[in-house]
Order: sequence, then structure tokens, then C-alpha cells
Amino acid sequence: MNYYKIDIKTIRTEKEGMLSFFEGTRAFPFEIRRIYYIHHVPAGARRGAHAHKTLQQMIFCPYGSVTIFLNDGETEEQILLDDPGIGIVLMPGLWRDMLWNIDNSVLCVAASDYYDEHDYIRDYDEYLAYLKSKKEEARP
Ligand code: T46
Repeated sequence: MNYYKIDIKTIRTEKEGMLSFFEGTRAFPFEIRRIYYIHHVPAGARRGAHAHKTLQQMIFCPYGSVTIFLNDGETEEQILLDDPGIGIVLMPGLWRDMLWNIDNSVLCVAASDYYDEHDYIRDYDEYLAYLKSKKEEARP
């Protein structure tokens, strides 16, 4: 599946606590054009239910626990994000859902582009048709 996990650089600082950081194109292969974060979500809530045509994103959970469900039209995987030092880089074309495991968990995203609703596919049948047309395009 077209995603991978990354270790976000995390250092124990002289003052109490830890500090994590990442730099676009060093930690993952795109420049960051947008950062957004999702918060004040109750446990048990689900979000997502869409795919992106071109957007690349690095997703991490600096506080709490969120499960990410990925689907590429053939296989499904789920990834637990409950460690501020772990992120996942999602390449375009993956259907995703997110489940909040703990109240008020925060999900942060570094994205390769500005917000554009035209980049979203929010209907699953449309998503499957999109994948099929991409496969046909790629045929020699
Ligand atoms: C994704 C997952 C992980 C904006 O106006 N600007 C923005 O930058 C974003 C991200 C959203 N919006 C608007 C669009 C909708 O009217 O905020 C509303 C909620 O967005 P959405 O329902 O897409 O939110 P999630 O939590 O389902 O999905 C978000 C991102 O949209 C999406 O790109 O991959 O987080």
C-alpha cells in the first residue's frame, strides 16, 4: 500500500520534557504548503471517508490515540497513531477513515498543497471508478 511510517525526530531536552520536529523534504519527500489539526473530537467519532487525487500528507498524533484505516481498493490496513514520535506519509489515491480512540486526541497533518475540495473523492463508488480509470490509463 502506498504509505509508510516515519520516526519523527524526538529529543530529550535539558528542560523537562521532549521535543519532536520534522522538516519538509528532509523527513518526507514534499514541501509543506499547509498544516491543519483536528481536535475536540469525542472518543468513538469517525472522520475521513475520502481519498485525495494528488495530495500527499504526513499525519501524526501528538496527543492521544487515533486509528487510521487505509484502503487502496484491494487491501485494507489499520495503523494506530498513539505515539507523538511516529508519523505516516500517505501518498495520493488512498481511501482513509479515522477513528478517535480517546476524547480530545489531536490529529495533525502536514500537507503538500493548499486546501482544494476538487482534490477530494468523497464517494466510495466514485473512488473505485477513479482507480479503474487510472489503471486503464497506465496500460501500455
Ligand atoms: C484528510 C484527513 C486526514 C478546510 O476548509 N480547510 C482544510 O485545510 C481542511 C483540511 C478542511 N477544510 C474544510 C472542508 C470541510 O468543509 O473543513 C471541513 C471538514 O473537512 P473534512 O470533512 O475533509 O475533514 P476530515 O477530518 O474528514 O479529513 C481531514 C482532511 O480534510 C483530509 O484531507 O486526509 O483529515
